[in-house]
Amino acid sequence: MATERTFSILKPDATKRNLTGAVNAVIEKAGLRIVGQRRIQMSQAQAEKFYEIHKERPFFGELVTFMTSGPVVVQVLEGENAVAKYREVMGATNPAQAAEGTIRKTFSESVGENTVHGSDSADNAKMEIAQFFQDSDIVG
Ligand code: DAT
Ligand code: MG
Repeated sequence: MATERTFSILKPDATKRNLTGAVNAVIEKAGLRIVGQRRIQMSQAQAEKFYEIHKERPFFGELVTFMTSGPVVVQVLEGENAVAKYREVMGATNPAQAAEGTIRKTFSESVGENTVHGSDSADNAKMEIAQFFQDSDIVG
């Protein structure tokens, strides 16, 4: 497996509780390199576009409201098998079901406010990275 990149978001519940460094420590300890990183306030339009695939789901409105409720940190992570590796490090969507030692098990308080986003495929990773980063802002 070649070196791969994935897209990550540290969500508003992470920035609000001052957990940016603590979550990054878990990411780096897992061997993923943070090769791009920026703190932003997501607009409603950006959040709606980012989570478009979920627009028919009952929690869509709540999700967009949450993602725009405070600053987020958008990241590009690089490493062997980075997409699958980061999904493993994040843990299950619902923190109650996440494995011990995962970011969501350690830090998340609910399924809606689950601390991190990570791409679910290499193709989606490319699209998501392109939504938030210019090539020149990623330094591997
Ligand atoms: P993941 O973030 O693990 O890829 P997903 O793509 O299924 O999970 O959902 C995207 C986000 O939507 C998820 O991180 C939190 C929110 N969400 C998912 N299921 C939910 C639910 N049942 N109630 C509230 N929010 C939910
Ligand atoms: Mg998802």
